[in-house]
Amino acid sequence: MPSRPNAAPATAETRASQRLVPVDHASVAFTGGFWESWTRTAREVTIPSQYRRLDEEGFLEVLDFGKPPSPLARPIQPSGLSMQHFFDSDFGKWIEAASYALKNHRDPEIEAKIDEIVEKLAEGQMADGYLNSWFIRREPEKRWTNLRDLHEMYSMGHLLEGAVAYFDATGKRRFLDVMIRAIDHIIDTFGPEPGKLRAYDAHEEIELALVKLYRVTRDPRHLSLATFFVDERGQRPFYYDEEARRRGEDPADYVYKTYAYSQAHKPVREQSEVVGHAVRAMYLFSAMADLAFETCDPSLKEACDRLFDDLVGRQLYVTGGLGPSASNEGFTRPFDLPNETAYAETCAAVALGFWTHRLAQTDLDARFTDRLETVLYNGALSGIARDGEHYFYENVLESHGQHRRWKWHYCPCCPTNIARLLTSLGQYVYSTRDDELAVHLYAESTAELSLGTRFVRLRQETLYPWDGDVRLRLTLEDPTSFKLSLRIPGWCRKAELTVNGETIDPVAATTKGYVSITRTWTNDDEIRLSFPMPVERLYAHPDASEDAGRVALRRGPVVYCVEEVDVGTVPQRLRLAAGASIEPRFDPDLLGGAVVLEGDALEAVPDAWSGDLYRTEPPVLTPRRFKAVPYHLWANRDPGAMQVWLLEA
Ligand code: FUB
Ligand code: ZN
Repeated sequence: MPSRPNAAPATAETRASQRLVPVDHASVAFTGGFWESWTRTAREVTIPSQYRRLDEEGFLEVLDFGKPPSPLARPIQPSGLSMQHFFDSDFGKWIEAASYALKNHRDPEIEAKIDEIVEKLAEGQMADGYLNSWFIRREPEKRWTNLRDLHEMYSMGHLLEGAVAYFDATGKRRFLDVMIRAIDHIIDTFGPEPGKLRAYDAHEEIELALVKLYRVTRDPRHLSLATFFVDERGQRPFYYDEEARRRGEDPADYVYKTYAYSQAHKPVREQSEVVGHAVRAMYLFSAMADLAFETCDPSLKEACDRLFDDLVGRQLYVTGGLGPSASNEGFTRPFDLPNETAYAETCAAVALGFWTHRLAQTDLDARFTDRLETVLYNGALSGIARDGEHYFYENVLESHGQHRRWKWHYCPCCPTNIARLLTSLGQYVYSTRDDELAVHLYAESTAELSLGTRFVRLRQETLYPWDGDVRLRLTLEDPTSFKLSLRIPGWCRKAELTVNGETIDPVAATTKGYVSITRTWTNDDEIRLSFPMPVERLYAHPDASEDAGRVALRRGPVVYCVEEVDVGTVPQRLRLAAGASIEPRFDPDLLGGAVVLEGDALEAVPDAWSGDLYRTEPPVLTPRRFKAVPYHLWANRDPGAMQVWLLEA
């Protein structure tokens, strides 16, 4: 297997012409339906409240470069890392999330807050461009001495993403210029050239941020640096061994024992199994997909494909959550998918969305966008409350009532991550290239898109995901020929499609889950799609033993759970009779309106056990009605037990 890029120019050109480009998030407006209220709440509640939290919790104090640092708000952990090492990442990510919202909704108050942060960063930046508040204020002599543990570039990467987004939203260059200087410093310090460090940060992030920067600057050095970091990862001798020795430490004392924790155990092109810290993995794989896109390097795409297959075939929760274990915030072994102790960090699910979306741009395949859709409606969305200002860090699939949403977290990486996903959601709906428009997601919305030099207006009318009927209408100034590629969701067994009333067989016209129609489209053309949404019972692979004898309920892309508040008993006592009917019903009063599922179940009642823990007779099963609600809505009402995987009688 190659361990270095080997893109051939001729092939690269062919591949380049096949790439799709996601639309600008601001060109899509959610005009009603499911996403309108979530995205409006993100803009109106989440963004301002997150700033307040950052301020109240002292995160912004780290920017008072002129003052001596305050006592540590977060202690140093055994790894040597304090959460405070990466406070920059939290306001960087907040700026990014806020900037997406600003693009269509300029807000002088929010901009003033961002400008103030930017000015402080600019004042604190060192003469050589270095920019990281922890090291500048607390340990300047230690900068770049511990890339294995201390998140130096992770923090800079998030600042960089924030700078790119703020420039895009407002046209203000100040932050971007500050970060370009910081990147110039990194280019001077790291790289394959003699005298530079052949190193890379253990927490990936800067790689994908550099690709975003490159897309603004078109400076080849920015792409080369991202490529260098990705290619260098896992090369031998391990940089982290040498670095530890330089610090006078024994590399064997590394807290996490293996560099697989950071996906640095072998070169990325040799990796086939998703290992280690889940967020890190998803950020790395997103960067690999970005580089595959930019450089048309097939070996990176092939590695992504193998890793994707491993993830979805053996390591992904039914909700799209990932990384079962708290001890490494990540992966353990295939099929290890515990429900009540699931770590399934919100950041990881959000980042799976980033990765799968990127993969679909070079390879239009619904197996990627199906997973994007899964995290959007389930494992990522569960990370934020319906009020837009309470959160989950861990997205368990079962609870006995001990899990509550919190206002802020000790390590608040997740709130700003779900915020940036929601405020930029429009970009995930469509992709285009000169002669093709791909529809990945269905959502009540309007969009103004360009196909090369041609302009297309598109309206989607739908109650999706509560109903599978979608009406798409085109507004075109002149008849325009292009290929329209429509995703047929992987969960859909029998889609129906008409164009201006004429039936098209979606099966015959479908490649990799997208049905394509090439024709000269005219103004007011109408496409109707129908995706029947029966309630489905899902069974887990036999090796996913935690789910043995259980079913999960899904309707369309939405995974359901049972909450104690709805059934008046702990859902762990319920059994669903095999084959018993389960009916959907739209409940307008449930947290803004949602389809709930209802049916007959059996309850194993604990009375008549006379205080015994065990007995020779099985429990008595009593009929009772049950109700299931969308998993993403759980823990928004009275606290109580919850279960996704229900016992089947
Ligand atoms: O370490 C930085 C971020 O905080 C990680 O991505 C999360 O898993 C949390 O540990
Ligand atoms: Zn997180």
